[in-house]
Amino acid sequence: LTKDSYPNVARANYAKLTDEHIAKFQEILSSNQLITDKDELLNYNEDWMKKYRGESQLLLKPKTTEEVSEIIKYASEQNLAVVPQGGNTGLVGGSVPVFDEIILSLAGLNKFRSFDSTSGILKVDSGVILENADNFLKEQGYIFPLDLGAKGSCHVGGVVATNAGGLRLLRYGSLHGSVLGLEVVLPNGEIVSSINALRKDNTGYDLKQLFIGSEGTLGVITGVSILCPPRPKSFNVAFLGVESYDKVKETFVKAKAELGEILSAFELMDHNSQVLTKNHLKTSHPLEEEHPFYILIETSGSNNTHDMEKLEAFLENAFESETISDGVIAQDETQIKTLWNWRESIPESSQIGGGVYKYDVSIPLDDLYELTNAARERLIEADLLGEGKPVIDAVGYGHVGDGNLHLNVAVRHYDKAVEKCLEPFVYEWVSGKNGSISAEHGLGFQKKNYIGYSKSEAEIKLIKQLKGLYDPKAILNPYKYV
Ligand code: FAD
Ligand code: 2HG
Ligand code: ZN
Repeated sequence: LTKDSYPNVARANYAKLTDEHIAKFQEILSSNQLITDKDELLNYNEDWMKKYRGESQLLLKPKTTEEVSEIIKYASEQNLAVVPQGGNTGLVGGSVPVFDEIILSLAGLNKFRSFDSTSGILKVDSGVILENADNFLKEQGYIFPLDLGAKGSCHVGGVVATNAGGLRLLRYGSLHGSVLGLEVVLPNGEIVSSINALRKDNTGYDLKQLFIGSEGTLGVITGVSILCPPRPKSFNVAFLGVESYDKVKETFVKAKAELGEILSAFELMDHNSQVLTKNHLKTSHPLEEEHPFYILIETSGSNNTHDMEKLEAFLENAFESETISDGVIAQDETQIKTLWNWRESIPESSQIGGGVYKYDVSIPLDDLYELTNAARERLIEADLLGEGKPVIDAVGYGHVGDGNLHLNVAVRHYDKAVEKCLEPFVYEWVSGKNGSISAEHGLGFQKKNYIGYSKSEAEIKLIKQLKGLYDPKAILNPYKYV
């Protein structure tokens, strides 16, 4: 798998790990913070999709920013390459080594630093698990302004490093807006911090923005300060059946107009994504009848009677105008969770057959879903999809509210013929529609050769210059990004 996963890359001229290096790391950390056991390392060497696997011989698990700083300083002096790793839920092969890079796990940096219940500003170590941060905030009457299916494993630092979007970006916006400050260890070991920044700060360049979405290539994020909104008192979820993509768009326009400020998610699922999910969940689908498309709408606000009235009126209108043809509204929290589960389980369901090729793209809304059909047709033409063929199905779903489609090509096994059929085809297709080849998952290893489909030469030159400025020895997360 390793060799096949990483074609056309040669190991760069980094130092090879020696006993002397390990002895130095042992001086910085205590023994249970170093892992050299091959079996234990496998979980960290391999990514969530089991698509990318490196061969690191050392995992370091610091507990403090100072330990991170000492590790990075020494790695830089010794010309040792390092991959920062959060919860290892990234979907572009960015969080695992390509060759023998040292894995720097941030899981040990898991302390809550402070919470200001007047402003809603939360400060945490970067290794705090997203769900733990949100559970903490729940007790304070606040909510983390980002939610995603991997919340039980991914780190706050990991989502910042990838600039993850998630299920409620429609409501709370991107992390570029809600992150107030960061503490970062630079590739030479120096600690820079804007963690005490307040909401408004126009003194100089906004340096933290560069680290948001830099995927561990410019620095190691060790602390995050983030502005959290009050937790809505009432959540409602409707799950709808729709007959065409045009009607999905119509429903979106109506939802924005009629639900206004309480609309907090608008998620699309095609029929085939629900077939895969049903095979995985093995329970009955929320809607008895089948439809080409399904939509999950979430509202959140401060008054349940008012929100429910609005949602019911919206659904009634949508039924009457035949925009939607089916739908259920969750009646309690358990049903809300069940409905969300039919959406949040798609990533897992699409890979249990053996593997999955994922394309996370932004496309103007008119053409958003069409990519799924184009990819499916191409796979059929190439005789790659169907019974006994490598591809089980190509399904489309995603955050319609944000113009973000997830094309998942579920396969029985990873197969270069499938990859060649889809890449660069998908990227060319997206670029032809003025879309982005990475909406929210990042570039990682998967897309590093394709950035040119979304960024100009002048932009790529600047990106490379910045990388050279921050990390002249290129020790942080090599072979990725650009
Ligand atoms: P990792 O996977 O460990 O790392 C991701 C990248 O960030 C790597 O390049 C790594 O080197 C770098 N990195 C991690 N931590 C640090 C740090 N402290 N400092 C510097 N660099 C660091 N993404 C979305 O945008 N929206 C979704 O809705 C969404 N849903 C998902 C659902 C599932 C089931 C899964 C498996 C993934 C999903 N993702 C989604 C992908 C998403 O990128 C990750 O879940 C999350 O952003 C990564 O966090 P992590 O802690 O696991 O980081
Ligand atoms: C989601 O929206 C995630 O569920 C994952 O971004 C998408 O697996 C994918 O392709
Ligand atoms: Zn997503």
